[in-house]
Amino acid sequence: MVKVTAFALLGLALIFFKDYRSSYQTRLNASREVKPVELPKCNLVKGIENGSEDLEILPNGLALISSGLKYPDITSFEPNNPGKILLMDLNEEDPTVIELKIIGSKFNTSSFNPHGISTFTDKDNTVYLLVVNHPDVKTTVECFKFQEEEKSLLHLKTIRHELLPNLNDIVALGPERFYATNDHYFVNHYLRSWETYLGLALSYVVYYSPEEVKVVADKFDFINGINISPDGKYVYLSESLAHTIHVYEKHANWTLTPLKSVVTNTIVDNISVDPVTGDLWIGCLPNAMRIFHPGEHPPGSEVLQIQNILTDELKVTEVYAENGKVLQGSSVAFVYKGKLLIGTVCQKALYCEL
Ligand SMILES: *[C@@H]1O[C@H](CO)[C@@H](O)[C@H](O)[C@H]1NC(C)=O
Ligand SMILES: *[C@@H]1O[C@H](CO)[C@@H](O)[C@H](O)[C@H]1NC(C)=O
Ligand SMILES: *[C@@H]1O[C@H](CO)[C@@H](O)[C@H](O)[C@H]1NC(C)=O
Ligand SMILES: *[C@@H]1O[C@H](CO)[C@@H](O)[C@H](O)[C@H]1NC(C)=O
Ligand SMILES: CC(=O)N[C@H]1CO[C@H](CO)[C@@H](O)[C@@H]1O
Repeated sequence: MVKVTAFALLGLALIFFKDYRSSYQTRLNASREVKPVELPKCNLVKGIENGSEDLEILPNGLALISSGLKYPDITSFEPNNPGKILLMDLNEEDPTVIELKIIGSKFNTSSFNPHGISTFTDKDNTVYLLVVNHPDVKTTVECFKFQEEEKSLLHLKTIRHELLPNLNDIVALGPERFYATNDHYFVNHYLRSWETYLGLALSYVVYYSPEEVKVVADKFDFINGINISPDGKYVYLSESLAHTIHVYEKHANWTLTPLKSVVTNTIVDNISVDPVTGDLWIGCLPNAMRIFHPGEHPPGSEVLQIQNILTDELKVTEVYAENGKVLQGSSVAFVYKGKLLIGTVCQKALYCEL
């Protein structure tokens, strides 16, 4: 009798997990092959081999790139070296990268593990760089001042808060003010895995300022990229495992209310916003499962452009797609003067003409 019940339970458990497994694979869109979509002239960026996870291009054509992310379960090509912030001048004919020096006695560069980054330029043209950092698998936000002449980052402050346990991406609203995404609710490695596997949709968005910290949107299935419209009125979010881009209205009191959602057929990652047209450029992972085990089937790359997102004439275009032979696991794409810079979670970066 006891045996029968145990078998029945085991059977039920297997059915239960089979359903979850198939839903998990669909959410990770495990085996999707992309049909290549090529761009006329593409070059790999010299000096980037081990990640170009997030990037931002300043109006003067200087690109800041975070590199060397170590993230649970994702292969790092350079596991023993700390991460860094790279600088690339897109005004040059054949741009290369240099590593920005980090200055500040309180900052531990040996545990630097940069993830999402975002800049804020104040009215005196001082550029602040906010970086999501994961020293020793924890989360902090590091505030730096970008010193262009000296090619350095001056460390100003480390922010920690209980509502910022698992940050992924960030959008700066001031030198110490931001919205940021927590891609998981749980901090514990096993609970995190189950949270993703079962699709509990517990991830959320936080507003942070020295005066007030609050959750402004929640119940997402792996919330990831975040950015803001050029006029500062709308916030864009990518809910990776739901394959959805959300548009939220931002209010004077910093709360957000949902406006519309765009469902795609791929895993949407970082969002960049063209400062001139307001178009969204999204780095996507068509087969995210492979990011965990690259080997002979490397993860592919895909870039989507969304035009007129606020209107009924919204248009989604697949601008670039490739099966991982050139570029593995694109996570971000940014336009500058007719060119597109595509970054990846842990590998190279590609610079193309549009
Ligand atoms: C990438 O990592 C490998 C292995 O640690 C190292 O040999 C190589 O120099 C790194 N490449 C760059 C551009 O940092
Ligand atoms: C800096 O980080 C390294 C690597 O995590 C760690 O071993 C070291 O103790 C840290 N140093 C300080 C002063 O916290
Ligand atoms: C960029 O892509 C990585 C890879 O998934 C993601 O973890 C990170 O949050 C993204 N950063 C931004 C700024 O969206
Ligand atoms: C924030 O502003 C919005 C829009 O004006 C309003 O609907 C909402 O009640 C406000 N929330 C709080 C907490 O003040
Ligand atoms: C495994 C899986 O669900 N694959 C899907 C990924 O997305 C493409 C495009 O929508 C579908 O055709 C696949 O069936």
